[in-house]
Amino acid sequence: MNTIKTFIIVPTYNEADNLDDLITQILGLPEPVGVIVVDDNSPDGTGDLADAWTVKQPDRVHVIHRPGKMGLGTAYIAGFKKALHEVGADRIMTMDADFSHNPSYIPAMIALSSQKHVVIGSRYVPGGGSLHCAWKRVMLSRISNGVVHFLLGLKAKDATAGFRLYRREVLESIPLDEIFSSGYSFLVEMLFMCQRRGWQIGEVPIIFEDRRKGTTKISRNEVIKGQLTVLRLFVRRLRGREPRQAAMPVTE
Ligand SMILES: Nc1nc2c(ncn2[C@@H]2O[C@H](COP(=O)(O)OP(=O)(O)O)[C@@H](O)[C@H]2O)c(=O)[nH]1
Ligand SMILES: [Mg+2]
Repeated sequence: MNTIKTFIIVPTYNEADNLDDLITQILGLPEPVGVIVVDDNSPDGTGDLADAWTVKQPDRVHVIHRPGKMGLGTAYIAGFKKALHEVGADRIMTMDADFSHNPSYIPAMIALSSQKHVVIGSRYVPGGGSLHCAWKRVMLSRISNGVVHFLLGLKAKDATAGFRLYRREVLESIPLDEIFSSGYSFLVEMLFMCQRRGWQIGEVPIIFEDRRKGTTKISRNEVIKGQLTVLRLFVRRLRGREPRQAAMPVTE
């Protein structure tokens, strides 16, 4: 078991241009945090870079290697399981490797987690925003957020953000093996389950920047799968399949 209590899961697929800088910045934060990289056998050698960190910083950097590109959602789940059962983390964060999520927001997110069970690094609360993003991307994000607010009743302003913190008890309450989304729509499914279970959700404003290096992995296929996920969850909501619990108090 570890003395570091916050671990950040970073899924990677071809992020060799970003990974070393990102881990350097994360480990340089004033907070003691660790990193769990989940690499899907990136052809550009990201997995080898991650391995080198585990030699230099064995307590703070861990790597999960998967044999091929299996999607963002399943990468998060693999990371959650390691954080919960092998590393003993009590705050588990997720972020992208491409600097869209600036590590400098991590301390504020950890600070809010003493009052909230789930903390979102949010573009859509006062003080948040998007920088250098193509209008198509901004539109996609806005529309997806509007749809999930309406159909799923999600209350968070930024329900599709991948920059998040979950307290341990939140992840323990969710049947991770029953999550059906394997890709990006995992984020919506996960938030839906958190909200339905009564966990309190807070948001910290962030400026989301378009990726610095490399290319996006989001495909048209992911967008279609995302729409199906929302419909599936909507049906579950209508049928009352997802238990709805009263707000839970936050305990230290
Ligand atoms: N392990 C793993 N990581 C992935 C996969 N797809 C995307 N990622 C990573 O997830 C993060 C978000 O992907 P990105 O391409 O930045 O998505 P976008 O910001 O929505 O365009 C990045 O760190 C990617 O490297 C995948 O299938 N497996
Ligand atoms: Mg990105």
